Amino acid sequence: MRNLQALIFDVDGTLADTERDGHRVAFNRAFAQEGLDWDWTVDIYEDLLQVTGGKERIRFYLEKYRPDFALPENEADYIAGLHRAKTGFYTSMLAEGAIPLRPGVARLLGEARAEGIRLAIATTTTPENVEALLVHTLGEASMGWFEVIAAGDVVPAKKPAPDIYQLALQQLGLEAADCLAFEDSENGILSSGGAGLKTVITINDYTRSHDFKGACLVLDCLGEPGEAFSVLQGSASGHDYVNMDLLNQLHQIC
Ligand code: XBP
Ligand code: MG
Repeated sequence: MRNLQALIFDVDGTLADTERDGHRVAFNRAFAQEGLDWDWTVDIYEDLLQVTGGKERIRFYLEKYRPDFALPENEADYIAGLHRAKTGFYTSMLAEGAIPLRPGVARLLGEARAEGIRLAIATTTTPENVEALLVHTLGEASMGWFEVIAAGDVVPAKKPAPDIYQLALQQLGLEAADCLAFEDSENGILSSGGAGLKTVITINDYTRSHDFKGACLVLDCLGEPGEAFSVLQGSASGHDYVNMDLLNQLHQIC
């Protein structure tokens, strides 16, 4: 039997509920600043989330909802500029403490570190966003807790492609069988599963109805002592919050 050696975390929706009240709002602020009347409502954003990556999401929006919008000739630069503005708004929101970590995240990271379990991140979002979230929720030192932060445009294909998890594994120097992944979405588990990783899911309002076929365990959240999670798929073998004991068991049996 191989021992569990590392945990690899998605960021958006998994470490924190960033999409509806974070990224979505920041996109809208960037559009307004540019004088655009694009309004990404909570419902439209649910549809847009099928495409990962902010620049890719803007393109998808234009194709589906604004087919008549004439992009300037330098369209990639135009979209990149809008997206840079969005990143500015988003990181400012995080600096103001707008988005907390999800329940159990800080505790589990601490328990993993105490047991010498290695930590990594595999996300579609822009690296500045990961840094802003970690620094403003866990403090400056937390950047050093993660041996690998694989984020954004560093791979040819974003989730649901497995590339970002493959990169994280390669940088950790580990096999998929040595690790567990944490995700919140169907695109996320397609990516982690595609890289051969066993995956624990914590759903959120946008991903509740997604297909999590192949997940080790699907929960509403990681839970805390005295604040139990709800199990939506799989078995938590008597646990009511996620700790290293449960993760070691899942790693062996899942
Ligand atoms: C996250 C994303 C990202 C964020 C926005 O997906 O799809 O695009 O919504 O970030 P996952 P950027 O949680 O599966 O990694 O605008 O920086 O791309
Ligand atoms: Mg996610």
